[in-house]
Amino acid sequence: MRWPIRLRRGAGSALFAWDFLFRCVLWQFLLFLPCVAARAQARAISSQRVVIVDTDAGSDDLMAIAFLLSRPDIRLEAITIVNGMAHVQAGGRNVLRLLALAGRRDIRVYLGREAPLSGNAEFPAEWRRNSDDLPGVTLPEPARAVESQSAAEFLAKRFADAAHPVQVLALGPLTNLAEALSSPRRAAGAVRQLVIMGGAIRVPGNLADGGAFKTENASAEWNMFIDPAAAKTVFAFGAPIRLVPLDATQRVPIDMALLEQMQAKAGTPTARFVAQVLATNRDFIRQGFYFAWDPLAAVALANPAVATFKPMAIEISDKPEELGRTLETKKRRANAQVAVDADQLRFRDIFMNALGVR
Ligand code: AGV
Ligand code: CA
Repeated sequence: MRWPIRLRRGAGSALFAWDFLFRCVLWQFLLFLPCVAARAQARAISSQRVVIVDTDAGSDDLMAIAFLLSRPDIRLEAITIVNGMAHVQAGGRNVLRLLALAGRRDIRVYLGREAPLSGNAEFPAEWRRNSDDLPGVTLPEPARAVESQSAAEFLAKRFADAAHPVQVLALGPLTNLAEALSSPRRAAGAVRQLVIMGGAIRVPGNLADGGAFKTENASAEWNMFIDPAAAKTVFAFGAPIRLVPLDATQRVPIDMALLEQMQAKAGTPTARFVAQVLATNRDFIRQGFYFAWDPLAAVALANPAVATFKPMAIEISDKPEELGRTLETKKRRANAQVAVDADQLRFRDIFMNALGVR
């Protein structure tokens, strides 16, 4: 009589042991899952490219920023505003409004000086007004203010932090970068790469575009023309440069088909913003005068295969009749990888895909 009871007891404790084991494994699994997810997320974050954008807040600058904000593999660390298309105050405010739209309170915005390091050239008044006011574009009010530190101070300090490499995307005149790189610190160990939209190497410049500016200078591009001394400093500095000049951007006109596709299929606030910006430039787009200047540079940072790069030695001309021209010279060692061509279809694919438009 006792044996079966003992047996039952033994069976009971074995069952209990199995049950206990099962529960342990289940709990281990449930506790482990979030760890796996957290580790995967940490891996994704650590493999993100860290990027600082220096921008003059023209409407296509804002499209380039909208693209970067939509890419999960890019961590936009800060945005610095340079004098150019927009005035720095208005440009900073518009960038904060775009960040509010995208729900990004973590990206700090720093303002640069209000004038170039050299000369007093300006973009045409009407382009500046449009960049300041963004007519036809709806954006929320800024959710916060710009930082009190200046753009050049922030950049100089950040560039010295060699333990944390960063790529810099320059979308306007090079005033802020030159000021940072010529500050007493001068160390720029953190600068992994400068991707610069500007210059025209084997094609004419664009100062006469749209007829708003009368000039004899047929070889300079606007961003380099506004602050040629700044451009000289940056190209002489020795950091790795990828230049996206008009040679590449003129291969990527934005056409009515792209505008219409954006309008029809934009499904996020950021994509709808890009559709609005394009719609405000409808006349230029229809006439074939609107190019993916800054958006191409942003895409080239994220996917360099969108363009064909060639090593070149670039100098900035200071001759009055070609002030700001980017000259290719055979007399020196290459100081830049220059985009000589770009793939329009690939650009479109990468840009639209990031914005969720297919
Ligand atoms: O020269 C290219 C630079 C880019 O950084 N900008 C536009 C981009 O922000 C100036 C520019 C050249 N032609 C223009 C420009 C045009 N037709 N309309 C507006 N901006
Ligand atoms: Ca720009």
